Amino acid sequence: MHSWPRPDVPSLPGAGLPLRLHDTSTSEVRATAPGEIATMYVCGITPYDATHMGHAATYVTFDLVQRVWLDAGHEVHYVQNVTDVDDPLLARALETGDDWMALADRETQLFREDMTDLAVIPPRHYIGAVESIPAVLRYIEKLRAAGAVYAVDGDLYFRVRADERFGSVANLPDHEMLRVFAERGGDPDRPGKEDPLDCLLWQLERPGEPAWDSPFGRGRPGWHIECSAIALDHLGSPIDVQGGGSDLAFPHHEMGASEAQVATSDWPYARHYTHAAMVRLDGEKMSKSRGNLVFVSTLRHAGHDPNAIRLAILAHHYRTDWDWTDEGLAEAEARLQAWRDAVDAPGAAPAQPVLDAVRARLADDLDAPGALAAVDRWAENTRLRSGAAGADDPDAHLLVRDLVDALLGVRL
Ligand code: 5CA
Ligand code: ZN
Repeated sequence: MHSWPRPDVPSLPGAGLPLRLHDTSTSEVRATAPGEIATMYVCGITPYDATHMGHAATYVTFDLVQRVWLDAGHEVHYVQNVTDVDDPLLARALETGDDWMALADRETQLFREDMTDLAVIPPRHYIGAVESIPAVLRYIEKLRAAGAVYAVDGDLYFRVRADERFGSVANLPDHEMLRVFAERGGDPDRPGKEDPLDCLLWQLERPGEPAWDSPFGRGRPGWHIECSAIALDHLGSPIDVQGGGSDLAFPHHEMGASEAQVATSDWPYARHYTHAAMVRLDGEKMSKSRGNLVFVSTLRHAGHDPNAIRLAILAHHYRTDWDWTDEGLAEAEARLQAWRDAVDAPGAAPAQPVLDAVRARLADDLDAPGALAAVDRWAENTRLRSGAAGADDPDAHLLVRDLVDALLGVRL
């Protein structure tokens, strides 16, 4: 499917730094992207509701990854999916009487508009689950050939233990894997499964649900294989970064990695598994199932500048859970104004130290709060020297405007 328009990304003088990033599987911050082409797959939305601040924060996080790589001279191949057929989407359509496809189309379109407003650089390939069913079937066939598939009442399951490294993405103890699997769409108690953690690859048609023809009978794909198939088809392995929110580390990224590793007989599926922390509202994870949501589109329509929404996100480190608040947005609006005032002020402070600092902070595991503090210091110095004779650096305004745009995705 089509993605959304690409924002202009100014090029900056000199070269950016190599990005070091946290990897969940090893709990280390390590260098990313050894090659000229850097590859990234980020799990996309399940389009049954509008983009909330949690989604926005996750996509802005991985947008920083792309921006740091571009600045360091990499070509970036970025792929994202849309889970446009899945249990929660079908359940919502049933509840509201909507056609499931119309619901998915509408919410995906709103997501594109939100991403455009937030200046998130689009993926090269934006791929729906429905359109990737042929790829999913090919990968199921590979898993079958590897002896990793069995049926329960006609539904196909993946033997997670066919991958000797199963468990090494999220590194959870067995009892935790079972608990979290049950919580996040899994079916550990289904009779007939060989291992309670085995996951669904292909589900036979159920009354009233959409289904597609396949050599395994009419049905629809399981969730994890959707992402592995799309990523392997469009990027190959190993991908440099598999991204998503921390709620996806287990089971989604664990099982997707094992499926990919068995299907390709290769390891690793991804060099980095990187996870954005959860955005909460009043202390509770913002989630479509809980319904405690602040939508990007609501804020946009209320007249909030998307640049301020982006700054409100960037004020938090991506690995720390945080609460979305009105005060946080108001602070971001004040910061945006202070920065805009500074780039319009007559006596700018030198900009090269800001560029060096923002590059260094972002390359160090995306320390966005540290990068914002560097621009704050420049804006404050500029304010203090405003009007002072001989204090001007004529190119500084332009350079700060460009670096804030290119590296932080914020337009001054
Ligand atoms: N379609 C699947 C991934 S294949 C899915 O999880 N969709 S989603 O719509 O539920 O979430 C989309 C992305 O937003 C995922 O990366 C998810 O981890 C992230 N996300 C969801 N809720 C939050 C939250 N409260 N804070 C931060 N990120 C979140
Ligand atoms: Zn996914």
